[in-house]
Amino acid sequence: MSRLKTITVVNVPFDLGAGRRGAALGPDAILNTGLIPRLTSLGHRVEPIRTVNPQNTTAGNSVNSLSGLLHLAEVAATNRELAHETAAIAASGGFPLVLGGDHSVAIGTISGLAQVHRKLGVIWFDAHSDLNTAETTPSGNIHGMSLSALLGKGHDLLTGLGGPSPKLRPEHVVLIGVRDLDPGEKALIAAEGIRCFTMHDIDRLGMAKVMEEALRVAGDRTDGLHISFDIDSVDPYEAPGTGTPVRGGLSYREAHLAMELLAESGLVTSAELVEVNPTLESDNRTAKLAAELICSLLGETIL
Ligand code: 5AB
Ligand code: MN
Ligand code: MN
Ligand code: MN
Repeated sequence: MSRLKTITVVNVPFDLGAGRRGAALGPDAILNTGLIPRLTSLGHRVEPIRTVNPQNTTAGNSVNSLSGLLHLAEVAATNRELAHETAAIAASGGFPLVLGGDHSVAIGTISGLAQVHRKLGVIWFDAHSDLNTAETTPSGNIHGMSLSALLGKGHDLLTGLGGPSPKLRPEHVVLIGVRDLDPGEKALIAAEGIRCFTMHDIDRLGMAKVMEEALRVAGDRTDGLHISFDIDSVDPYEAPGTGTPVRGGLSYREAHLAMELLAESGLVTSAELVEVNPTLESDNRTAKLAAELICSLLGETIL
């Protein structure tokens, strides 16, 4: 995999998968930091930006009360469109870079990628595990169910989207930065044997060691490596502009080191950065951090 890539940014200004609005403004806030010229100056070729979904809010607060999942129809429609985009970009050998949007967009991103990569590895940076289902969710918010849907657990409209289910195998998935799990999520992690590096593990092992092991799980014997980065994995001190902050997260340098080591590995074939909510901050701090982390992931170095 060449270090210089042909990148297509896919904007997904969608936030009906989250409990509060605002993450739909994430893509513009991240792009307004000057992300594209920075990627170009690293030597990458950057294709014209694609935008998925004029957010379908016609249904207002359409709550699918039968399933208990909030905005299920809108989440499914947006993700179907997104899956087409990432599948097409990956099939042509490009590097899809998805800007969310809430984390429900991972369903579309990865369902599309799975059409091209039959054995996709995923490293999921998050304070949460997003492994709830309709049965276990405390909120009904689908951004807390995206990873379980990709593993084949959950509503058919989500699991069956863009190809046969499951899209991912649990042995190729790694969670990093976890510190807030619901009981059903803990049970699923145990039942499926999903590798999970909690903040406790990061404290004990250090980020360099964690990344070494994560790359072994998600990068060996897989045919592509996707990074799903929920900005709430980073400590709220650095990333206050996000809807579900949890204290005790990754430090600024831990997050950057993880991205730098991923860049060094040369294995990453796609990425998404989600859950930046510019309405929750006044100085664009979180969007700036998001752009920086993307640049580190794509080869920007200190020296
Ligand atoms: B995020 C919670 N587990 O299911 C739920 O930000 C939070 O994409 C989910 O990680 C957070 O509602 C979803 C309590
Ligand atoms: Mn998440
Ligand atoms: Mn999260
Ligand atoms: Mn969140």
